[in-house]
Amino acid sequence: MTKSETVEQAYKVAKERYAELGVDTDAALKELKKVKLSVHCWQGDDIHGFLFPNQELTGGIGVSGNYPGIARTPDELSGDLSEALSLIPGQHKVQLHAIYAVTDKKKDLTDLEPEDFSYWVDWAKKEKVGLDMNGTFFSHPMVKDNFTLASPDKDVRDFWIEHGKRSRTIANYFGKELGQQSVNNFWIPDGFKDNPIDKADPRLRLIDSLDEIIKKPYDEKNTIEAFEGKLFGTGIESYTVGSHLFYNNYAISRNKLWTIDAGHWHPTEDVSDKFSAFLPFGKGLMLHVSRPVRWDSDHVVIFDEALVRIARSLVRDNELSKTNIGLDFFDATINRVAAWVIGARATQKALLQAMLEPIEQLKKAELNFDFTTRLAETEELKSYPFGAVWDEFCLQNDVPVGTDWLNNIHQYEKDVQFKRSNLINA
Ligand code: RNT
Ligand code: ZN
Repeated sequence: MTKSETVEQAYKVAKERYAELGVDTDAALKELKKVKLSVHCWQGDDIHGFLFPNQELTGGIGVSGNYPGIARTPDELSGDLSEALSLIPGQHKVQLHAIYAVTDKKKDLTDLEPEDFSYWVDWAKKEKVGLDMNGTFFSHPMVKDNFTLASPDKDVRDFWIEHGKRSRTIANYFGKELGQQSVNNFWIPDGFKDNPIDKADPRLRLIDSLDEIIKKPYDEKNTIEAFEGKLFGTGIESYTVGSHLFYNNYAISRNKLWTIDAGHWHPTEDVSDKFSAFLPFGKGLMLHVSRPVRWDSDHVVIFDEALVRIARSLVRDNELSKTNIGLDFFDATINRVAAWVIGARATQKALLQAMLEPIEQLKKAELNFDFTTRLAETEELKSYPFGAVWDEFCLQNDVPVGTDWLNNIHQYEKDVQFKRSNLINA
């Protein structure tokens, strides 16, 4: 039997097993195909970017590892992204950061214009992917004492307000050019290492700065802003101006998106529980799917309990249409292209497994207080042959099945990545 015949046969059997429970695997495959992930460009070059590639990474985030083959130029990064996308089933989006502008001119964050991203728009059209945006509010000399938009210094605030406005013109351009909404995510590192006296004024300043940035209306067909809070950052342990509650309220009061980064919470806090508490009030969500290990460590996303819970909430509670699923992790101890593939495929697998449940039946059981059925079925489902359905999804979408994609990575390392020097700008 050929590989695809084996996959087909296993799928047939799996289909029957799920049908016994009233689950339609073909429908699940169709549903999964509709889900776009927003793949984060910064995993490919350890968040260096092209505007100031030698600038130290600041803002309390960090990338460890020195695996060979880092992307050093726009062509290398876009090439690596294309390689990753060819191994991830379905049609997706890519998230850029402002520092990934491609221009010959010497430009600062406050001079950026849509044309500085035409390289990416051309590439996105070729790849048939959408683009999301992030202003870069870190790794820059105008971050003063860990403050940007909430700084007490008006010059500092004005600089970052201008940058925020520029990021919106760029996101609007992405949306217009690519015919799909570009989510513009805002995350700022502002905070204090030690206990502050005044916790109120920095937050009021942040509100004013953000309001100024979003003053100009843009067609939401093209772009919408999302706001990402945080519990703490290294060096900013005692007080985070843009806390979760702050942005939860900001997003609701301004009718914008709230970004939930899975790594930005206390390790025992289940982020999936927040979706249904926010969405009845809010416009929508952006997720940064990440993996905290003991703390906000941004490990590569894997198929773990936290991810499964996220996927289950989105599927069971019918929240996919109001949620933008972005990835956000950075690991330089493994092949950076493989990191994208592992994280994206894990996220899709978790969604598929969640779709392969008799959700209506389970909801009925719950309404009837039949908790025995609820527990028994969900436990049995854990060992149902969802892997066979996943393989079929890969086959149908022309990407390698199982571990086969690793051969592509090894070939790509040999032909492309290992021929690069490991130094940015070398
Ligand atoms: C940082 C935030 C933010 C960044 C990216 C690079 O803690 O998660 O989303 O990871 O902007
Ligand atoms: Zn994030």
